[in-house]
Amino acid sequence: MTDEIDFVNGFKIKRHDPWYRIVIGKVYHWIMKLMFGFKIRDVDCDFRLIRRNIFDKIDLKRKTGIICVEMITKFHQADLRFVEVGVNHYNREYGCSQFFNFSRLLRTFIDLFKLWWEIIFLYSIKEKSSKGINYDKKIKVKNSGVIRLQFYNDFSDGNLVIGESEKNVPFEIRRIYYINNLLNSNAIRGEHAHKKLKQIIFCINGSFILELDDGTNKQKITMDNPYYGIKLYAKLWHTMTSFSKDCVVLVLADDYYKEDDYIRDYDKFLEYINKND
Ligand code: T46
Repeated sequence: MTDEIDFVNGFKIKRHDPWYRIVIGKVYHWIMKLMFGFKIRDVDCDFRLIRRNIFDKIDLKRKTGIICVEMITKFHQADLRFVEVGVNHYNREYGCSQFFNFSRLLRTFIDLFKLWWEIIFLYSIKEKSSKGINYDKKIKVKNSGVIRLQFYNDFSDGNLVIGESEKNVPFEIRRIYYINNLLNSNAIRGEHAHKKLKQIIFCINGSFILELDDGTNKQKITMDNPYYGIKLYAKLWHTMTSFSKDCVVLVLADDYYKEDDYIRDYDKFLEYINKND
């Protein structure tokens, strides 16, 4: 387990079970992959190594065997990083499985459907209610880009969203500031570029339009998804408009406030980038 990894998940190299269990197992995994979109090979392999602190942030509600499905889905939704290791699987020497009877299988599938409804269907509705651009779509202007924050979805108990210096935030954060109380819907903010400053801008509530201009390309982005930030690196003219009343803009910056880093005149900006490109 290295620092870059949050959990290790095993997968059975070869299952030593009667053929019908192998077939049921394969069908089950195929359905699970389809329903829950797993990226791991073997959701039910009980060989796992998981960092303890993950469970301070991820809450598991299930008490039956489908807790594995709930756990791996929530790990994926939180963008946790994982590796997989192959493990040997041996014949059962004693006893027999309590699981393989019709009523248990039926109950499991009903529970799985309820789980899918709660953590996939309702979750995707929440995500899709974001009206803006697909943030993964390529940013066309220079000196920008998208970052995605890690978040833990606790459903009705709220979301916990995390940015860390030099990790998902690609610089050391020296300053944060936020803009709220945007009661004037005609407010225009920004209209400047920076000479050196690196920043990431988020809309953590409500929405606004971010206009980017690198001197050649221009791009408008509807900011309405709190899990994505847009890089505002040096030499990028940026303007913010169309704020919703409940909008809260959060900015992370790699340096302290220095007025002489601002270029507040558009012609001077063009002159500056021509000289410094
Ligand atoms: C940016 C966009 C996204 C300070 O004294 N310290 C600070 O850290 C900041 C950010 C501002 N100020 C002062 C400077 C001005 O007298 O606060 C006043 C308002 O700043 P400004 O008109 O630059 O605000 P915005 O919203 O147009 O721009 C701000 C940031 O200043 C800027 O760096 O990229 O948000």
